[in-house]
Amino acid sequence: MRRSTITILLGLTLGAITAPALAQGKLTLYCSSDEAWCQQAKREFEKKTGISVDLTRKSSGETYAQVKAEASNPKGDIWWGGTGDPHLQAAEEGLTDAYVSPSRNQLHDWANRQAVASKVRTVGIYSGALGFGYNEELLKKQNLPVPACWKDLIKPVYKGKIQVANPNSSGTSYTMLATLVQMLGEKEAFDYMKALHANINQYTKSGSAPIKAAGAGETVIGIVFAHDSVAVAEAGFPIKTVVPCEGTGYEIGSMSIIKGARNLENAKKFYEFALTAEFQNMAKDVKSFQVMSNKAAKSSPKAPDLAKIKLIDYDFVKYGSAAERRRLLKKWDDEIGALAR
Ligand code: S7P
Repeated sequence: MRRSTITILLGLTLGAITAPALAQGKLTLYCSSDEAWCQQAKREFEKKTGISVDLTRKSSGETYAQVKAEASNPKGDIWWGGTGDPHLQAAEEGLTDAYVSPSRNQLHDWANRQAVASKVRTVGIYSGALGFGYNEELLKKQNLPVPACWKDLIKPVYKGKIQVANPNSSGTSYTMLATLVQMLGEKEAFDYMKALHANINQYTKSGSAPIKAAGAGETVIGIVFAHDSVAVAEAGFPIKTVVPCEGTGYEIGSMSIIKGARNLENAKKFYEFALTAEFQNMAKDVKSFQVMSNKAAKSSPKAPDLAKIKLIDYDFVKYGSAAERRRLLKKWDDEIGALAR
């Protein structure tokens, strides 16, 4: 046999061996946490397993919409992070797969309750309270009073000074919408959001964008999760974090395996990796200051202490249900999003 023929045959044989081996070594990760945390998850999982991760970062509502749009030809394997409500909606709509983790006994009850509510199609990975943050320097320069309560944010003095995300794309903003409905009742909550609208300078796509904008001096106040506000302060910006005086809602950040995952075994490996205290303890290194779901994981001293915050009894089952989430988002589009600017 000539040398060139041997080389071709060898190449074909190796190709046949390496193609499936490579296919086993991949994971397509849809991530709805903060970008730096998504990158850390990719990096650390690749380091630990040698599995190569293809990462897409999008907000919670956007990722839900992508998983739904791809349902007949799924491209993602696992959806990690983002608020729990759209994960619950995806579970109800059969877009994600049931999986019972052998690590479930290591998790806080609130994380397992998310699993129970979804017939084990999602699980809690972290938790954090909703609040807001303000740029202390801008506030002083503009002679504005310090906001402390939800009711302060609708005062005319803050006209054009506040940013919040659009609840369709953002899980943070949907958490605000559902929180206000639970705290005030639906009619009053929508009246409140109409009044708030007068003070909003922009509805962003991403939930944490408003506090990043406040840090950069582009808005005075951003309505965000308290831990996202702490993260911007920790990055050196003049941001103060507020937990509203009336009390507030919270999220259970979640994780789900996508139905029809092409790399199912690797999705399960990632799932287990993401539930370890070892990985969850690294979150603070990228300024993610949520409370972690593994009981052995240590919260950063900088993380807002949920035990000291007046949290509402957030009804995740109701506000994560497909019908309720769809209905409230449509109502927000019709009554708030449609208002003239
Ligand atoms: O990691 C920070 C964080 O606030 O991002 C998630 C958030 O839902 C993603 O942004 P959107 O609001 O744009 O969906 C939260 O789950 C998480 O705490």
